Amino acid sequence: AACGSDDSAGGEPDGLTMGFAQVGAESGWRTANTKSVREAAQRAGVELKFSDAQQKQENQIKAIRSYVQQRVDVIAFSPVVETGWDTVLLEAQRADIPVILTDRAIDSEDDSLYETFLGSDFVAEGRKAGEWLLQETEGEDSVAVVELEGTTGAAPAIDRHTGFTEAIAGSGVEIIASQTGDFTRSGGKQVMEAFLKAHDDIDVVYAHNDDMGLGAIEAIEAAGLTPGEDIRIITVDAVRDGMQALADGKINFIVECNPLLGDQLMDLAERVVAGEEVPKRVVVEETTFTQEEARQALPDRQY
Ligand code: GYE
Repeated sequence: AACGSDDSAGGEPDGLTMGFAQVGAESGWRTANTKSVREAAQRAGVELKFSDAQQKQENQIKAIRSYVQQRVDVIAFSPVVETGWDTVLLEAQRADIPVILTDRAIDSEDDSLYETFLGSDFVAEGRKAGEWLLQETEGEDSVAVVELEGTTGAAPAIDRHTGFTEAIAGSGVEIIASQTGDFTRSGGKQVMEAFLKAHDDIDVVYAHNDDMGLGAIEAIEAAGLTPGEDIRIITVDAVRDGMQALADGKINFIVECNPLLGDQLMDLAERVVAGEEVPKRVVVEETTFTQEEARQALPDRQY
């Protein structure tokens, strides 16, 4: 039964099968992203094979291999880290299965290994965080920041650091400590506890996502300090719990990162499978929120 099913060759968009290798369920952002992908697949009549890699690259590689074996029409995945994908993506390419990167990018010399990358501009997000802090602290001559980094080697962790450091270069704002909290609430809490023990001069927390910021809030409160006042907090994502903490004054500023990529992903998948030309990069549009803006936006927030 070696019949590579090629029923999409006529450009018929419906009924395609997608293998989706998700990063995990590490954050509120990820949960909203998974829901968006599942719902969009249903709406588009796409049969979705979904796997959760629990933030481990080896699991994602296994999932992609199994999608190749199953001869899905298209593979989409959100690479947990940037490097180390060439071998498995070559296998997909040899099997003639197009690959779409969603949410996170890879770092590879060979950009023929994927059709398109749909996701946010993480460097711009980091820059927005840094620019807000510069404005906020104008006139203060030294500002000590601790950074809660995302998963080591992940595109959003690398880029959010880069954008932020670019924005604060040459100013009195300085990162005095930086460590990964793996994009989780418990990771953020643990790292923040250690930071609070090691430093008594922390002015600001810059967390690469809301969840780590929310974990840091717990650590700050447990240390008898007031988050948002004694220590200012900047995060990225703008999921509901983050927005609530922002509205409550415990977070000071959030840079939005939109997880609702499902519909755009299905649209790109249908076009790629139909052999249409698609842009190599599709950037998701985003905004930022102050405490007042969070209070206004919260009632209509979907996630
Ligand atoms: O910011 C974080 C999640 O890749 C953009 O991953 C995504 C990031 C998001 O765990 O909350």
